[in-house]
Amino acid sequence: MSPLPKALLFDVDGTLADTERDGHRVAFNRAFAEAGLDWVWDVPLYGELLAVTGGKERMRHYVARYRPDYHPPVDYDDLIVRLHAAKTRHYTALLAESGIPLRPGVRRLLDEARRRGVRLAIVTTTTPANVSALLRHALAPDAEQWFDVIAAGDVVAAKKPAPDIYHYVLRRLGLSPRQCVAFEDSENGLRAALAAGLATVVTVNEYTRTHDFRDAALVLDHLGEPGRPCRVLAGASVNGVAQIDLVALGELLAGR
Ligand code: XBP
Ligand code: MG
Repeated sequence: MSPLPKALLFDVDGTLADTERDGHRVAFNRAFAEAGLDWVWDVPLYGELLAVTGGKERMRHYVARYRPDYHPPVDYDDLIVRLHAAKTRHYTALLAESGIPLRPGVRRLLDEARRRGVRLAIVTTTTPANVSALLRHALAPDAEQWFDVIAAGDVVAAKKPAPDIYHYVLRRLGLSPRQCVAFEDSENGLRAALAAGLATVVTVNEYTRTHDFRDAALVLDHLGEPGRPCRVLAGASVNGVAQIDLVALGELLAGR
């Protein structure tokens, strides 16, 4: 049997849970309405805006690209920071009220990793408070402690697709990329992980299924659960496994 990976590195939005359409998007719209702005991000538009990672960066991109009619105030930088803080407040409240479930197989794989001493890390563009809220509400009250490193938001200056946040996490873990597997759902995330030298498993979702995932180690519809097998969309043969487990991930690393 191939050695197991030493650590699993998880993206958050779209990978642990489908948080974008009914979470982040809704929270942005609530923050805009509260500030008296006529900015409304519908489902298709939000899909386009996801090309830019990071909420503050995404708002600036929207104004620059889609709102030539909007004249930014002199304190535009402060406005963006205030809107982003309000959006975080709405997003975390939304998770506490209605919750967003984890994607299939996520809890199973995290449980297996913890049982077998494989380390866990979070590698995300989103704000730390959003990660805490998701882990607490969707996973377990103490779930933040399951992760050796939680790297989020502005911890690095250049967000995905830059590899900086992956370099940061690998340094903190003291591991080489060849010992770890990354999990992502988007092209920007995949590019970041690949540029850091990581074998990457992509689980696609509604917003990302048409992205370019050609260099992923494996592309799946989801990680698979008992009674709900995963479908391999592209990449390494994992010999008909119905659920991605640590043995399959070890083989994936050995086959690189
Ligand atoms: C997803 C993102 C994030 C969220 C918004 O990042 O692009 O920007 O949509 O987060 P990942 P903030 O998939 O890497 O988790 O508003 O908190 O920036
Ligand atoms: Mg993502």
